[in-house]
Amino acid sequence: MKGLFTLPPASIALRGALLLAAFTASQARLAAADQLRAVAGVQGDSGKQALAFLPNEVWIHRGDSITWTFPTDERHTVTFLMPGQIRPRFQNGCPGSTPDGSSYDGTACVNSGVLMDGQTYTVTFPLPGNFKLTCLVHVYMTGVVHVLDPAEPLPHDQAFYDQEADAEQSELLSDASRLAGRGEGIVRRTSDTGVAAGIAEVVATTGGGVHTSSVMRFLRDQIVVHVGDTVEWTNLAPGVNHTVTFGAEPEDPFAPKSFNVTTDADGALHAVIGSPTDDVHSGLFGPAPGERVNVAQAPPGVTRFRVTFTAPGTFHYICTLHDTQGMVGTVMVHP
Ligand SMILES: [Cu+2]
Repeated sequence: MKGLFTLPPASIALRGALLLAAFTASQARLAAADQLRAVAGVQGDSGKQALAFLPNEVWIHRGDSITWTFPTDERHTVTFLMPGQIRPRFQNGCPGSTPDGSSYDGTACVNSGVLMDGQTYTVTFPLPGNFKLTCLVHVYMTGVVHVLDPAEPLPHDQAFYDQEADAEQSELLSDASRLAGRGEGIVRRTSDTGVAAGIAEVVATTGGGVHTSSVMRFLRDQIVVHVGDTVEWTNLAPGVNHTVTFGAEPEDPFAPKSFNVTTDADGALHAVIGSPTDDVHSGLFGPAPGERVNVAQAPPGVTRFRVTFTAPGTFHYICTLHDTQGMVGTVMVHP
């Protein structure tokens, strides 16, 4: 009986040729650096933003690169800090930004700077390692790049990441739609004169990091009150700053400083407005931050912003960071 693996000489030659071809192809694949595509941020309408790297956990080979596209009206950065580096303000960069096509191996930071509206940025990874990725504008927008030796197999290909990104985009943006209704409900049940300055939710859909679904809107953006009433804004968006600004905008929309306000006993900032031409700026504010182990505790900061209206009229206001995305509101003050 012929053994299963006993082949005539011609077949052996054929098999050898096939093996050699396969080996050559795999060598070629290892030698040619691959370029993976990803996005930094996605949006529904510009008021619904997923502050997310999609995908946010990827496996590549040493020498490969990743190109991120920034498709949104919201600003983001692609930033690889050095391990242990103190997180800088996005205005400072790490410091500054590094050119498109920079290499990252953990010894010097790489930062795209703030990009948006279809810009792209590519990073190449010459050495194996597991590297954290963050957006310097959004604390809850992170990812991980696993850079493997070319001998290691990669678990996924571009098609998988594209599919994953599509699914996550749908989920994150539908979260944002649901959050808009929830924010409105929260402020209505809390107070007759409460307004939410944005709402957001932080979620992990891979082990690689966190995304934020964010609604860049004032919820209850048209409110009617009477002279003498106080309207109170709360920001329900972890890690996403907003402002409440009446009248003239500050020169730097990202300046955290308020103007024409006093501080209430509970730490809230409070302004009195008697004319639609009054200039009042809350400065950046958000919910008291979460905690991190082995890092100095951050103070609660300003948790609420209040304005008392002393005259009737229609008072328009904006978030200086997101007004171009439609984050504007009106207080109608009746006698
Ligand atoms: Cu805003």
